Order: sequence, then structure tokens, then C-alpha cells
Amino acid sequence: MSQPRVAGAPDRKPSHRLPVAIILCTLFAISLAAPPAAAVNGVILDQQLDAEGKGYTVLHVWGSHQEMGYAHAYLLAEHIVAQHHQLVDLLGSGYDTVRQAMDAASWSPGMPVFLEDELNGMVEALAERYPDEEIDNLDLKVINGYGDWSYPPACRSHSCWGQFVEDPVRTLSTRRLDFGNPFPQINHHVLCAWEPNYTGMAWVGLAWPGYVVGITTLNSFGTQASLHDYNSTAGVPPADGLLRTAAARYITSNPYLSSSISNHLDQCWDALEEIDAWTGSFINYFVPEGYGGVITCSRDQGFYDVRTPQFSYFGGDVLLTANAWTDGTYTPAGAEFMADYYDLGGIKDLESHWSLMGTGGLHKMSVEYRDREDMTIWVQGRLDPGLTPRLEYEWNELFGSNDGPIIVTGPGPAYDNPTSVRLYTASPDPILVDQFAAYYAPHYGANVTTGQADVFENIITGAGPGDIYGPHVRVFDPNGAPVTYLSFMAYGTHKWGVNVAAGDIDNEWGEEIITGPGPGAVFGPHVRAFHDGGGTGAFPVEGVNFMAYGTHKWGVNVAAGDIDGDGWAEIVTGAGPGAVFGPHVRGWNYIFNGNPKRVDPIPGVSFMAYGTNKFGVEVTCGDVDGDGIDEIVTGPGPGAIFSAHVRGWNCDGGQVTPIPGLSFFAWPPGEARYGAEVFAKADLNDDGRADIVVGGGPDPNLGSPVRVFEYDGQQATLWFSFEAYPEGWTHGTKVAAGRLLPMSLR
Ligand SMILES: [Ca+2]
Ligand SMILES: [Ca+2]
Ligand SMILES: [Ca+2]
Ligand SMILES: [Ca+2]
Repeated sequence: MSQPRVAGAPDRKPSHRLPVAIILCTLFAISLAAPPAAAVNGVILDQQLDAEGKGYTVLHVWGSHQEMGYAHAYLLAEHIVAQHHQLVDLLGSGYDTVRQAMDAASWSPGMPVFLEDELNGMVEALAERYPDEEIDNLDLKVINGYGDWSYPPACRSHSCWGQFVEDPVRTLSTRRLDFGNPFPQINHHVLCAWEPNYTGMAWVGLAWPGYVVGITTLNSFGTQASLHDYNSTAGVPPADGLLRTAAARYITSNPYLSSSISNHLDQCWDALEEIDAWTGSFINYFVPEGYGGVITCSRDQGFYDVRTPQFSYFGGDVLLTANAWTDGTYTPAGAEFMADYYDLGGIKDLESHWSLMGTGGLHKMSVEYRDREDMTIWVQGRLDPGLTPRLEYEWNELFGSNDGPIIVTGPGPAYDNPTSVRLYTASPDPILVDQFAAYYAPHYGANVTTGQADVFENIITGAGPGDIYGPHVRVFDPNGAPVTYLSFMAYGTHKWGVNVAAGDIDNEWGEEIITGPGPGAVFGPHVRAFHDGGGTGAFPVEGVNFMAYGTHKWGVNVAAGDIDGDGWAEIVTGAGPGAVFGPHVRGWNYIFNGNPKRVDPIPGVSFMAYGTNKFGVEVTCGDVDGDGIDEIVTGPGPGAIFSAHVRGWNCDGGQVTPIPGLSFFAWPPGEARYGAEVFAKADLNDDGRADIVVGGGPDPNLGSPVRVFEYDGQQATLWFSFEAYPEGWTHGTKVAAGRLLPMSLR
């Protein structure tokens, strides 16, 4: 080891990465599901939708305004298209009239132009994903203008601070939006965290697919902005009048807001005062700690009034808004129940704030503000019928990381399969967000796994089992950029590719790459491990160099996981696919503090996963039952008659026992043969249990299916499935998964 290991992760990666464009140039022509033309600067953090597209999506987008719009629409394309059709249906012959009205309205007079950039990014993404739809900027303005050309009849909002809160809470704000269910996508609630990289400020919008305007918003200063109906249809929209939803968005993310919240209301009022308004409204501008107010606009008078908290009303520590007038010294009609709540006095908490507003609205957002970018955000939306779960986020969970649950696939080992690694969102109807070629030689697919090989989570590939392909291991960032110094031949001049896994076997910085030779008839079950030598190369891990099955040949399958709960990973092996080899799983301890360092077999972990089957066994490790200790999950080896029988194994107390209920056929017996590929290292839906990703075995009659299962402690159920590659790609699918950052680095 020539250099000390890097102790702390740098904020940014060194500049040894190749531009994405170069990688994309090596792509092979494909006929279906083309990867995005531009970086998708976004991840879906959570999503639950029914067959009609009702439910919720939580996503984070970042970059320039154009890039954020592109990412938002790329990830939600089918729902934006659906909404567009629903509005066309809803408006009928009036659609063109509304289009013209939205064209005539003003979206950002004298303000930094960002809405247009975002909308143009969306147009670009939709043109890529749904070229036949020809959705343009004005179609998106019809969607975004819904809150103006229609209007919410009975919203409520309240905010309190001072006497009503207790350290560390400094302000509580809640907004309830009321609409009917005029079209199905109104029941698709989208919580989008927008993070401009050089202009503007981070903000959160609660609305629907394709929205860049403000319906219910929150900025990094803790200001919650929202709209209430107030004479919204009275008068004639002035030519060039500013949409109230665009105004709400502007005052939320105004890039010129000062660092002191005490000025924000004045700054925004200065910008809006005397501008014409397309729609009448109360715009709640609930800046924390009493610095906010309610701005009023109408079609006749433009933005004409701003009210602020009044000392005579709850000591100036409360703002509340209904859809009726007040100057702030008395309770507006319809808000009496909120006044009753404050009449009780005492300290208010998020739960009571939230509960007060009931469940009658279309959506609701409560915010517990403690400091800038230090907030708890609760959100709920109405379905038709029912409600979404209450979504609970800390500000930093929405913005803190750019990773999302991703399924990684490699093509199966057909001669005609290129080495295209693909990244899909881990969600029903997975979206292809990235693709790159792992190797220049275009055959036999690629083996894949995930792990932190350098300072961030990586995709690690092993060459497919071509009889001329060396045991070439490569490491990539999730955007497809290779980590150039982590590229090596694990077994010198061997051929038939290489199997890969990753795990922290030495209880020290990062995960080691565990390798096993590919299925060459002459290769022994030779397990090795490699790690990042402080940015200078991949170095063998001292003492990990053993034959897992004596004189067996046909290589060896590898996995790693903390199956004994001591805090670091063990190596788990599965016999290679020799026609005479049983499905023998073994466990191995790396004695990293030994002298010499060595690997010892774990006495209790040595079993046949499928009785007297032959052709070896596929292995993976992960905490599938959520007890904090990893289990072993197996798939049968590639015997022509073996179905995709997935089994789980507990190694508690040095004994291996089958996990109750974790024994299932990923496909009906006979539908997919040649065993199954398995990966169970990643918890994709944040329920504390690793999910089980199954890829089809190398069946020459099989395409490239992937199925993802959830195990709830009792049984495994299918969560979603998809075909990873175009028609004609056969021999199944190599699979991995993780919380990864697709495409773009910040
Ligand atoms: Ca390590
Ligand atoms: Ca362990
Ligand atoms: Ca476990
Ligand atoms: Ca899970």
C-alpha cells in the first residue's frame, strides 16, 4: 500500500472522471427505451401511485432552472401527459381559449426569468419521452395556470410563533388547500424539492406533476406561501396581468431576498405593488417569527394591500387566513375555529397544528420551523377516495442527498448482448435514467454490483463470461463516469470474465471488491479481494486469496454481508456452475487483525441451498428481515431445468436455517429456467428491510426480466417487475441495486 487511505470523504470528486458525453458515445444502438439525452438532475425519493396514477411522488431536482424542469418532467412524463389530456377533455372546445389566455398573461414581469427556463426544460424532456404528444410551453402553462383559470373555493391557513411555541421551535405554519376532484391527476400529489445551483434559493412546492408555479410552497428561510380565493373571478383579467400562482412562486424563491427575514415581506411587496394581477387572491406570505403577512390582489386593483400581524390580535403572534377580509385585528369569517384554537392559549405543537385543519382539503402542509434549512415538513393529499399517508420529512432529507433508490442491470451472458449497464428508478413502472457501456468489447453482457469502492457509492462491473474476455473489474460513478484508477484484471490472463461483490470486510474505510473467476472449465474457485489504495489504484487485500471449494473448477460466485452481526462483512460463496457441483454455500471470515491476515471458513455456514441440484448456486447478502444482521439469499445455478426458486437463510448463532416464508418462485416454474440472479443488499423503499431483486437466469429463451420482491417477515410479495433491455436481448439479467445518484454530480 503506497499511500495512506483517505480518512474523510472529500466534498467533490477529483477531476479524473471522463465527461459523460464520451461515455455516451460508446453506447450501442438500441431500439427501445432510449436513455435521456441530457443529464437527469433529479431523483424520485418516494412514490406511491395506483393504476390510475393517483397517489403521491416526492422528488428532488437540482441544477440550472432548465435542468430542474427537464428532470422534473423526465421523471414524471407520463403523468404530465395524462394531465394534459385530462385538461383537454375537461376544457373541451374552450382549451384553445385558455391557451390564449395563458399566453397573454404575464408569468414574470420584471422578475428574474426562471419559470420559462423550467418550462422549456420540461418541453425538452417530454419531447424525448413522448415525442408524438408534441406538448409545448403553452400546454404546460395551461397546466400551471389551473389555480388561476380555475380557483380554490375555501382554503385555510394559520401560523404562530412567540408565546405559542417553545424552543427549539420558532414558528408553526399550516396551509390547507381546498379543491374538488375535477380531473384524476389532481389526486397525484407532488412534493418537489427544487435546488437551483447558482441562482435562486432552494424551495419546496406541493402541487401536481409539471408545476413550477406556487400553490403551496416553502423556502429555505421557513417561509410558507400559499393562495386563498379572494374575488378571484371578479373583473376582467388585465392583459399582461401577473398570475397569482406565478407571484406566489416568485416571492417564495426570489433569488434576491436578503439574508435577514425581517426584510422579506417588504422586498416582495416592493416588487409586486402596483403590478397588474390576472387573478384576485390572498397570497399568504408566512415568513417565520411574525415577519410575514397577507398580500391581496384583484383584477381591478392589482396587488393593492398587505396586512401584517397586529399586536391587538393574540399579541401579534398569530396570522390566520380564510377566504374573507380582515385587517388583522379581527378574525375573518370562516376562520373562527382557528381563533378558538389560539384562544385556548398555551404552547402549540406540530401535531395539534396539523390536526386542527382536518382532512377535508385536497392537500395540506404543516411546517415546524426551527432555523434556516432546519424544519420538519408534514404533507398529506386527498385521494379519490381516501388520503395519502402523512409524508414526514426533514428539510435535509429532501435536499441533503441526491441519491435515490435505483435498480442496476447488466445484460445476461448472450454472445450478442453488449455490456450496457442500465439504471432504473426503483418504483413501479421504472424509468430508465442512465445507461453506459461497461466494456468496449460488445459481447456477453456484464456482471454488476454496488458498493462504496471509492468515496461514494459506486457501480462495480465484472466482464461477462466470454471465452476471450479477461477478468476485468471496473468501477463507475452512478453517472457512468469510470473511476479510472479502479480498473484491473483480478486473475491476470484468465478468461471467462469475473464475478463481483462488495462489502466492508476489514472494518475500515469503504467496501472491498470481492472477486470470483468466471465459469471457465479450468478455473478454480479462487476468491480474492481488492480495495482502493487512496486514489492510486486497486490493491489486493492482504490475506484474501483462497479456494472456496478445493479443486472445483468453473469459478465461484461471491457475495458479502455482515451475517454474524459483528459490524463488518463476511464473504459468502456459492459454487460455480459446473454440471456436477452441488448448490454449496459457504461463509468465510476475514481475520484482518490476524498475524498473518487470513480467511477462515465459518464452521456453521456450509450448506446445500437446493438439495441435490447441480450447477452451483447464486448468492447475495442483505438484511431482508430488518434485524440489523444480514441474511443470505440464494438463487439456483444455471441448470437448464431449474426454475427461479429464491430462498433466504438466517445465520444466527452460527447455524443456518431457512427463513420462514422466504422461499418463492420469482416466476412460475417453467416460465424462466436456468436458475435466477439475486441481489438483496439494498433497502429500496425505506422500510428497514432489504428488498430482493431477482434477474432471470441465463435462459436462451428468456428476455431480460427483473422482478423486485418485498419480504415483510412473513412472506415475499412482488413489488414490481420490468424488462431491462429491448426485445431480442436474451439470457436473463444481471442485477444489483442501491441508493445511487443518477447522472449528474454537483
Ligand atoms: Ca473496508
Ligand atoms: Ca460480520
Ligand atoms: Ca437480518
Ligand atoms: Ca425494503
